[in-house]
Amino acid sequence: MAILDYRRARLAKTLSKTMAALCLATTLAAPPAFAAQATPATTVVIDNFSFSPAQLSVAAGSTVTWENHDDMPHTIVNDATPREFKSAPLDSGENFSQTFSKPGTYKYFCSIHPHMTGTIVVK
Ligand SMILES: [Cu+2]
Repeated sequence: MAILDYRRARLAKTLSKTMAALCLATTLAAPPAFAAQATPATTVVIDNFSFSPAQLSVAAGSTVTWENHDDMPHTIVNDATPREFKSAPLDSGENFSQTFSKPGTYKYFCSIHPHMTGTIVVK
């Protein structure tokens, strides 16, 4: 019995060392692994009177954020009836976020400069 307990204790010790080594390895490997598996970009930049990218594909449930990098105010207004989303005018440096839970194609434009258009494709 005593020998068995001794072996069990040794095994546990070896296992905990192995686990600690594995944890350390995982921790060390984690940053590049996470960077490589970063969630796809869900940001649309507004710059020089255009939405970039003009068409963005995201998974259902994603939140898309528009960032206004222009010195002009812009809006993000869904081009659909009924309207699914509409932002207030965004000043320079301001953001607007919208979560897309249902798959579909969502066209939008800037109500101040209607020639500015973009599309969010939700899959
Ligand atoms: Cu605009």
